[in-house]
Amino acid sequence: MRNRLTILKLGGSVVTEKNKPLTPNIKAIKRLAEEIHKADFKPLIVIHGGGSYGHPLAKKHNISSGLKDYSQRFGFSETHEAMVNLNSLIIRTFLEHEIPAFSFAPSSFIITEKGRIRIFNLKTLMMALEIDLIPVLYGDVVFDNKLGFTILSGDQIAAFLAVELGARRIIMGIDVDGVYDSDPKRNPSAQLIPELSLRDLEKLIGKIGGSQAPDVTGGMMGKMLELKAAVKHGIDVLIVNGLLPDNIYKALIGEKVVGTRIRR
Ligand code: ATP
Ligand code: IP8
Repeated sequence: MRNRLTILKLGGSVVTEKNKPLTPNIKAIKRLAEEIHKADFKPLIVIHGGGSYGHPLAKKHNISSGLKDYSQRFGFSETHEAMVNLNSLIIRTFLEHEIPAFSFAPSSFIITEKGRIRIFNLKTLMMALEIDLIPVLYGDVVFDNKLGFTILSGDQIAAFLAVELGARRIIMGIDVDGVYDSDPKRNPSAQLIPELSLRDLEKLIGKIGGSQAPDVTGGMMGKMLELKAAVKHGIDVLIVNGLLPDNIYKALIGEKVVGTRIRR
């Protein structure tokens, strides 16, 4: 049976300035903390993306396609370290706003195989939820059975956790109002799609674009592919603009908000 659990993915395009390397969007992080505190929703798991912390370094050191040369070990660690820094900033801000957030580093308890999650120790996460902590995970570098290492997106983690834990919904905050019929940053006449069924989603995949900023996990197309699996399992998805004040608050408390709803 589906429980109340909500998975909230805060996109890297919201929590960082995606086109300026290693630049957080402090204003957005603080406002999001206020909104999450005000919504007081539980159980909740928060996942954030890499934005200008993870993606440029992952790209520079070619981490996604795996270990080819031992010199990449430094880039692997540097990419992780950048994500740890972004995560600490977010955790510190959440704690300052009285959100009982607790950081989980994906690379220390998830193993992938050719980029797909194979081992995920859910026990500690569930123990955190039991005492009303809000686990905060993030897109990270991970060890991979076949590739040595790779990049795991926050989107894949969000869909995986939603399915495994029987979540009711996934809310995603990105830097545009939802899913459009084409990239709204490239095409000014792109139309927002308010509702998508699983069939519509399948048709749309392939037509939509990636990301204009450095993004090693496939941008909007990668996101849709990951979400498909969750929607197939009956999990509702809501994609909203996380840069607009109160959108995440409204989404959390179930108030109407402009965005794209995806349902089976
Ligand atoms: P991160 O992976 O760093 O967490 P994110 O999840 O915030 O990032 P992106 O992967 O950058 O978000 O995806 C959002 C971007 O996708 C938007 O900035 C937009 O320009 C681009 N995009 C491409 N095609 C579309 C589309 N059809 N509809 C909406 N946005 C699209
Ligand atoms: O931003 C990617 O996670 P995403 C994380 O959720 C890294 O796709 C390290 C690039």
